[in-house]
Amino acid sequence: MDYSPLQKARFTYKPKLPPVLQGSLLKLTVKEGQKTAAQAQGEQISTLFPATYGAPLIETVEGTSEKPSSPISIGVVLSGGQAPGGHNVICGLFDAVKKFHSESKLIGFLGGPSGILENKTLELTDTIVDRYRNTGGFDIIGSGRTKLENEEQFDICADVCRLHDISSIVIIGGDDSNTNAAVLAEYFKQKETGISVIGVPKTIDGDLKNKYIEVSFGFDTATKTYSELIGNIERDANSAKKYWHFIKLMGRSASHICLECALQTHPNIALISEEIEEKKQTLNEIVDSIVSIIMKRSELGENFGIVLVPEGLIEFIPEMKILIDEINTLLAEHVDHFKTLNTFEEQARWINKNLSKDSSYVFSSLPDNIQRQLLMDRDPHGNVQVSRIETEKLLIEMASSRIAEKKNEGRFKGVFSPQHHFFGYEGRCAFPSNFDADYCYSLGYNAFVLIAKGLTGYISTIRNTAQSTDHWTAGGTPATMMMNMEKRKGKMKPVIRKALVDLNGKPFLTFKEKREQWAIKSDYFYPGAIQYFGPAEVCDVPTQTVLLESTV
Ligand code: FBP
Repeated sequence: MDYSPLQKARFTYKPKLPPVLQGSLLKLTVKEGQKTAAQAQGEQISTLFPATYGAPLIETVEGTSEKPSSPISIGVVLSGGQAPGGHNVICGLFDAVKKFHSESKLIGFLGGPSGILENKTLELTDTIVDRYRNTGGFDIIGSGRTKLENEEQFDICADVCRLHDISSIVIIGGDDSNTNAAVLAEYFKQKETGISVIGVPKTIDGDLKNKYIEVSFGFDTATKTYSELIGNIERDANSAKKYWHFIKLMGRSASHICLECALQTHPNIALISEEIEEKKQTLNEIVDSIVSIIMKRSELGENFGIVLVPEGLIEFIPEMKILIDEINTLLAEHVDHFKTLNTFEEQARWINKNLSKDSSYVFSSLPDNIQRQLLMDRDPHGNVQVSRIETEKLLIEMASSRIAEKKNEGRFKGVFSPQHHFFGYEGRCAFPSNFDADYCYSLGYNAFVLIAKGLTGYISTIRNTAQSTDHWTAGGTPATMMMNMEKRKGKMKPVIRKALVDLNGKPFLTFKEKREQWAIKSDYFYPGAIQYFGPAEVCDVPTQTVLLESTV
């Protein structure tokens, strides 16, 4: 295999660990902090997690040196969408495992959680791991979206672990995967299997966070990658002065990516789904607000601009949310009948007939392509796959017809020439920024410390990330403290609560204060490409979201 010069240079990068993790591994111990409680419905959650609920917060600290014990075997699995830095979590874990005892083993489960169920494994060695240090992607062992959620699966997991003599599993995943990791940890503890489970917070979406978990890994690199591209488009728009660019940005539900990219690039418009939901804005109102900015800029002779659209928008617009919920339910309840409908026309007719009056009206008013996308295959949770809905094109279509009306009425004299883009997959496997390389390596290394100290049901945690790594600390957050009860597939389930954009938080308030100025002026900000080598103020700065949240 041949490697690019940058990749070769990155292989030699030594990720920075928090001071506490830099010394002898045998000296590390954990200090218990306050006992924890769930975010809401604590009583129900404590009944569902009798063995692991209420565990204390944990801080990794230096203690007295212990004798090296016998070798251990640990399993690791990557779960869900790719996020930059996943390989470094594995590298950090691997280095700690080997440092602890050279005969200890790290066994990767291939292709995500299904690798555990199907007993597909790969023992990781120096030769393998060294080819993936500081690289993007999850290809070292692959990932998948199979959910581990029932007892039959948990028993298979235990059997497969016993087969390989694995005493701990590290699950690297988002909110759903970490929820499942917590359920598995509880089951293993109740059944006294002796197998522990530790989670690692992953997702470019940035929605797996709380007071203790400051950021999920991958968010830093992904938002910097998109911001570079947005900045480049802004400069192109400002040079040619002829296009309005509508850019949809990934993020299944929350708008953290869109907000962070707005803070990094100062676009004319950035829609924040959480605000739209709070204001109960309709699709027409959103389009009106976009058109009004297009008209104002046009009056100043600026027939160009940048609109950022969060991927999850459609599900936050109240009338669309109701429509999508109704379609999800219809498709789930009539799955066999729906399969017999061969053409889109037949499907649309059947859906329209079965929707409520209001939703049928909303559905019929949508362009054909959007109707088709709303009826496409569901994800494993039975939800519509928002990344496949072309919201940016929907907004362009609606804005274009609104502007055509204004033109006919003589109220718009400019030109509206739109372009559309979707940035998602472009950022998920980028070379991890120094931040993600350091953060992920530390998360993986620290996950081993939690395992070595016999903990289970915890998420590896690195804190003080707004500051340089010299100030980072390490510890563990009990997964149950991040939970509340939510409806899943018609039943109330304990799940880790997704962190949406906080409309009273510093990142949103900073954006809100600036957005009117950014709307009219071409006040663009060009972050440029991620830099890996050079001064710390260029290479090691965290996201605006992390910096602003740390000042609260
Ligand atoms: P995770 O929550 O698993 O990290 O995945 C996030 C994400 O990248 C979303 O932003 C996006 O909507 C989704 O995955 C796309 O999924 P897929 O890779 O299956 O197309």
